[in-house]
Amino acid sequence: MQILFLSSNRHKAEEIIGMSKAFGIDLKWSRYEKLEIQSGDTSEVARTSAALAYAALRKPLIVEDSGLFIDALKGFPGPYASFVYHTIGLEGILALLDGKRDRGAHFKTSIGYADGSSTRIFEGIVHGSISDRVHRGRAFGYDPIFVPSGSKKTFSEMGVLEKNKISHRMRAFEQLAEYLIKNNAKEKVIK
Ligand code: ITT
Repeated sequence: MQILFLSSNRHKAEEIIGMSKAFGIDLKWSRYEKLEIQSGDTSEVARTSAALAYAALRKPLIVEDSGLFIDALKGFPGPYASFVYHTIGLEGILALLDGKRDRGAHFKTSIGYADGSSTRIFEGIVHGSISDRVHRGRAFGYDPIFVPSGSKKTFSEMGVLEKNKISHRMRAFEQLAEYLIKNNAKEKVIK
């Protein structure tokens, strides 16, 4: 069974297609412009987008909504990460944190899966901290300023494979894969 991954973001697509291959899932990237509601909750956003997209496309699909939650900024930018990235950007975030000792933050990804029989949500979180400068490497969103816990490197300084081992996206994707594998197994038993 082929599943569509609906996203406008090529970095997300690169990561998620890599994960799907590792699990033997047939995933195809589509730039279909899904509708996104405004909510403080990434799972609510992903659930609604997946259900609306399924109603239009009638094909098994996934969408995902991610956010970066910075402790010292009371969770800002949260699910508005994309807007903030394109407005004040990484330097703007570093300026807001100037002089703050608490650099803690986490990324959260909510994957929404819809196949007509149900719409499901799978969540993944990675904790870490915000660096004091913009680092080099792969320029995906906040990766150049996010250091995952237990690492000395920012996500941008890791290859996709290395990031995929520990990322919020992988943690959500693993649960999706487990669900799909269990469901396929059930279908085979019934047949
Ligand atoms: P979609 O079409 O899939 O919605 P998007 O880029 O608009 O693409 P989001 O609404 O989920 O996606 O926006 C989240 C933003 O957070 C995204 O644009 C990046 O700037 C940032 N982001 C998400 N995941 C990230 C990651 O793994 N590393 C760095 N930044 C990330």
